[in-house]
Amino acid sequence: MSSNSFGRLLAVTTFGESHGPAIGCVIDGCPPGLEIAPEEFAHDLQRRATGKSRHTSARREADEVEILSGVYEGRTTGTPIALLIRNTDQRSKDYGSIAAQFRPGHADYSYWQKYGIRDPRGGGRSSARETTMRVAAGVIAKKWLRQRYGVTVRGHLSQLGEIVPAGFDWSAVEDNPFFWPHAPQVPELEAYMDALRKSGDSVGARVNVIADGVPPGWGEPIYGKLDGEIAAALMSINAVKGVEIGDGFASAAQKGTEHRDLITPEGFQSNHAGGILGGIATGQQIVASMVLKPTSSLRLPGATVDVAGNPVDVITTGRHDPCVGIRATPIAEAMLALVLMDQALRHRAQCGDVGDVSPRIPGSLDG
Ligand code: EPS
Repeated sequence: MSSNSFGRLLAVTTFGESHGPAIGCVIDGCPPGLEIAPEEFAHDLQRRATGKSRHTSARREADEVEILSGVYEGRTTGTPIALLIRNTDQRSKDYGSIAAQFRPGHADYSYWQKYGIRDPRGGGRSSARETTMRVAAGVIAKKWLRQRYGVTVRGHLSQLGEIVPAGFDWSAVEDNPFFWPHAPQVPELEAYMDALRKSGDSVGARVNVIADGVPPGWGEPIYGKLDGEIAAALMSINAVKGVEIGDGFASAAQKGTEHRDLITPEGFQSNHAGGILGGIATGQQIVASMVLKPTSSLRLPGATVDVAGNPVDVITTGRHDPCVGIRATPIAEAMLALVLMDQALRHRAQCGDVGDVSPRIPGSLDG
């Protein structure tokens, strides 16, 4: 197993390297009849893309999707959907001087140890470029979930270095390059990132991702837990080092009386569980978050070795993101949507005849 595929009834395979001729994906298992056009991918792909603000990599890719199969006269046919994006702005000479060195904190060394060979141009498969096709596949999942079940998936940045939101407003999120939910803090974030970029260093970040309208029942015990698969999906994103569901690690300090979400006929009174109990959706908001490490490609010298084992100081030049988390919100949304669509299909397959079970508790006190 080479593990470039995930999902069971909705299975997604991505392929391609950052500096290769193209990247792509195959989405197998999408139900027939979903209307989809190449233009529909643009919105989310542009939300994720580089070169949109001075705070991300300056590489400029058109990220235009070609639909190669699985769609006829604008509708999915039920056969594998193959999507392709051609790489057009590779600058592989940026990697010439470090082709034989291992960047500390990067996958260079572990890929080398596993395969004995690696594509050093732009990090190959370990590049953030790989996430492009996840977002493209996620467009299909988001659309199907919304049309078929009224489920929506959205996310926002919830920490940048030490900075956390001082307020929350969904309507602010799409109006700044950080996906930040509190507009008055955006100048502070801009100044922080400008100073960081000047210093040559990088920083980590946290992204929250939330699904509304998920019906109770999606998810599977024991090994197919909804939270387990969300965690695996988010953790599979390059640079992710931590995932939480609901209160996550804060649960360690909580008492049972605090953590349990009390149930009334009018609704759940809280959502510490993040909308999942026993691996199965409760009908509340699904709440997850992920932490991305600071980018390891730095122009500040760091100790490492070369492929011959000699100690060297590595310096990475080129067009790197000082905080790759800044543009990770659409990626988290895509992964959550893909897991939910797969689980929805699996729920329908096994339990489609069960129907609505009473009592059905509203997801929150305001419904
Ligand atoms: C990346 C390094 C930069 C980024 C890239 C991720 O690429 P390059 O080596 O070509 O300058 O631009 O991100 C993308 C191209 C993208 O589409 O996300 C890295 O090292 O991860």
